[in-house]
Amino acid sequence: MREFLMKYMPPDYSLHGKQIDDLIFMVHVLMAILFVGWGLYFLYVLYRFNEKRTPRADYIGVRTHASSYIEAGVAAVEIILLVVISIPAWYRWATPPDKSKNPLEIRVVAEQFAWNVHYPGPDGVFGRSAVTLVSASNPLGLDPADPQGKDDIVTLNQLHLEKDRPALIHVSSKDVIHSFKLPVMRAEQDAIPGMSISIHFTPVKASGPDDHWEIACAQLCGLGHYRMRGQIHVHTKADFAKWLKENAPAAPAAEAPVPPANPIPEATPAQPATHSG
Ligand SMILES: [Cu+2]
Repeated sequence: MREFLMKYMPPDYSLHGKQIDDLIFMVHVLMAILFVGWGLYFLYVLYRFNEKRTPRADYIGVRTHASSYIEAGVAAVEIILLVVISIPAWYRWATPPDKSKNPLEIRVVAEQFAWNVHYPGPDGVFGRSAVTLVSASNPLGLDPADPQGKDDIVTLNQLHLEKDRPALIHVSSKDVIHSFKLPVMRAEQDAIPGMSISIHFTPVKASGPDDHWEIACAQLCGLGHYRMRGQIHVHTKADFAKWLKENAPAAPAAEAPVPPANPIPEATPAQPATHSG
């Protein structure tokens, strides 16, 4: 049964995804039981109390407590779902990964109709940003005077993650409410202007060159909502370090960039750090 349902679900490449899927599955099973049960009861009542069988209304009604017991049973199952499954799941969801696990911290700032992704760079500190500095060429409003922002990496619609390393993503928005949705990571968070909300998950599978793992906007946010999509790339540890190096902002003019020993063939262009989407 579960295998059958999973044929219709997006693949799950996150550490916690199975728990989410199990909860969705259990809730659906409970609702299916209630649907069939109440449906059968409805048919029974139509037959049992039709006008031919009971021409006159009975003013006393049922004399058994069966329905109360069934209601209590349903309530008990719902309490179990809430207290045993949902609240612990919420606690795990709301508790950020421990610093000892070296989480990869990323800022994601939504706008109509794109995802701006901000990496703190090798120093691990996000450069200062300000709304007043936001422009077409500086979508995150990074302060060029802040030394901690010099090594920061900014991408558009491309989220690069590391396999088996917890990702801690601070989600925000510049204009309207969007929703940052990563179906294959079983993660979703509304992006709300003026708020930075953190989510975390751990990717467990590296993406291949032919994989298209979507970042979707799950809130109708305007006319271009349909094209507000990005892509998730999960790298192995070595590949991620390579990606960070390749996408590091150009060094100051004094250090001329060294041409690569093996030029990358035309067929597989390197992922640009920024591009218009
Ligand atoms: Cu949106």
